[in-house]
Amino acid sequence: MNNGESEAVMDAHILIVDDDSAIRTAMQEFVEMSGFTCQTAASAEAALDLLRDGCFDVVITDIMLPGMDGLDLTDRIKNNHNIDVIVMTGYSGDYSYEEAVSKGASDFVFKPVRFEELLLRLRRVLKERRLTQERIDMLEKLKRLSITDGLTQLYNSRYFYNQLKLEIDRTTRYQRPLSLLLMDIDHFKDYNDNYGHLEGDRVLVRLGQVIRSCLRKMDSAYRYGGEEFTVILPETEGGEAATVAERIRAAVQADRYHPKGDDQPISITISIGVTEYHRPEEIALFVQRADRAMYQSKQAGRNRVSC
Ligand code: GH3
Ligand code: MG
Ligand code: MG
Ligand code: MG
Repeated sequence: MNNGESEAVMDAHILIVDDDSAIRTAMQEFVEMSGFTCQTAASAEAALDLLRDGCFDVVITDIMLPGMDGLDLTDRIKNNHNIDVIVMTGYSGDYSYEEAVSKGASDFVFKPVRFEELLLRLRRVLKERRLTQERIDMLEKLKRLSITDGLTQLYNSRYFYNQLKLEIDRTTRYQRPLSLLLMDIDHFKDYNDNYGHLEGDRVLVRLGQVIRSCLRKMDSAYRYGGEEFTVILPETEGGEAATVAERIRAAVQADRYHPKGDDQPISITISIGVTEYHRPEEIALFVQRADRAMYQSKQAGRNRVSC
């Protein structure tokens, strides 16, 4: 085991459940001597109370318990917690461990428990637990990457269509308003030509932050294309969306840039198109109307909002 691995395993919190106090004490001593944090409970009910308040990784439970038995306890734990269960079963002719495993127990040991064997099984369960968590973390990271624009850290255009479709479904089902903003930087080619592409990229990053700072929690911003951005505004009518758009337009214009190669602070402007969703319009048409509104802003002189 490397250090990271042993640390993750040794950090574990174990709960031992057995109605026999001599067994509880002996097991707790052994588990603690092996380097784990350990608590005990004399019944399934007492174990559930501890699980409600505490933070455990593995429960090692006897099957035969007064009141609720170890099988039902396993069932309850697997339905309500992300905790592994190892069951202890009376003798090798007792096959109740099979039921425990079918209820989600990760492993079992026969009584009388051979401590060295229990330790091996406990370590294996903890190692699998860590690997599973790592897999979940990795999948979440991949998902985040797949929906995020690498430059601006806004959502990307793939996720835009995904979310817009969901919002259209929702708005159709519940008859709620839904609006969309589409924005494009004015004369951005000139900015790139004057200060270079890297300075242009810095504008895109900053712009993403400014747009986000103007939105409510339920709104979402996307980098739709190179220098084009979209915002989905759920529960928002066109007039209200135009107010949000105007707030963004003004905030962008008020912001100052200091590109290398120019002593003067520079401001940029954006043109915005606003549309409210018309049921039961196709998603492509909805986006196209926002695009058209944005071009109206361009044609009318840029740095403005059109509906
Ligand atoms: P308009 O006001 O009509 O929108 O003028 P414009 O110059 O912004 O429009 P145009 O569509 O002609 O050019 C868009 C420019 O955006 C061209 C391209 O160099 C720049 N651009 C697109 N994506 C990126 C990017 O990722 N980084 C940088 N720095 N520039 C980009
Ligand atoms: Mg018992
Ligand atoms: Mg453009
Ligand atoms: Mg442009």
